Amino acid sequence: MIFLLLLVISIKAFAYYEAYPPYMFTEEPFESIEYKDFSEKEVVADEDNEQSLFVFTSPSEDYTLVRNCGWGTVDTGSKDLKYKNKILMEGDDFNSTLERAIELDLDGNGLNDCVVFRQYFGNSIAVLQGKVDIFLRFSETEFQHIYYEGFCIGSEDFVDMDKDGKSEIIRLDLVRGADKKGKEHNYWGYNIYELVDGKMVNANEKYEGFPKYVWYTEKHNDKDTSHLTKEYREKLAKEQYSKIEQEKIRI
Ligand SMILES: [Ca+2]
Ligand SMILES: [Ca+2]
Repeated sequence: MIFLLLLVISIKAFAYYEAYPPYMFTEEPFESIEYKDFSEKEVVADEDNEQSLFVFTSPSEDYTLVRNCGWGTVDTGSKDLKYKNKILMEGDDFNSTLERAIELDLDGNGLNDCVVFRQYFGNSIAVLQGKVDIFLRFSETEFQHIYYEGFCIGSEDFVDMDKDGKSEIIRLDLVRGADKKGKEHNYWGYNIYELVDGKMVNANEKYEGFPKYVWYTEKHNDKDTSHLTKEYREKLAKEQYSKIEQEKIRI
């Protein structure tokens, strides 16, 4: 009996650490979220090319997707590349490293889109911070580039909440906010977004429970805080939304 009890406790503790920070949630309505399998596939390095480019395959030709993006990736050298120099993303970003790139149809338009995850360098809580670049594809040459930063980034942030075949995006930030007495604390802030006509728009009003702010206490906690007023939550959500960069690109 004692053994069984210990087993249950250890499973619970393990499950909690798997879910830290507090996503996936244990309280309603989040516990009932079904996580859609978007059939993502890893964007692989081009093995024929010694310079190991990340290649995004389209029906008619290959695009060079990411080149020299983030410290720790290969230096691709010359720009005279066999993929007709069609580059979606390139940069010398010494604050991050390329984690992975996936392709999947996020907005359900039948064309695969691409998501690039990069990690910041740092220690302590900063190691959880990352950068996300989404390339929504409209045609062979037209993309919408969406960029945002967040914590604990990954493909599990793409969920189809309303089951319409289009992904919603849950974004986690660590935010500073003042409680009702004016005392400041840190909170894990969760906002939800939809993809509308190629744009990432805030959809907190449409989905119950968002925005969600969990007091960062360095203790086990996944409950929405009662510290913040509705107005203050909206203010924080607006601030986070304003940090998303979106632009149409043509290659
Ligand atoms: Ca798509
Ligand atoms: Ca949806």
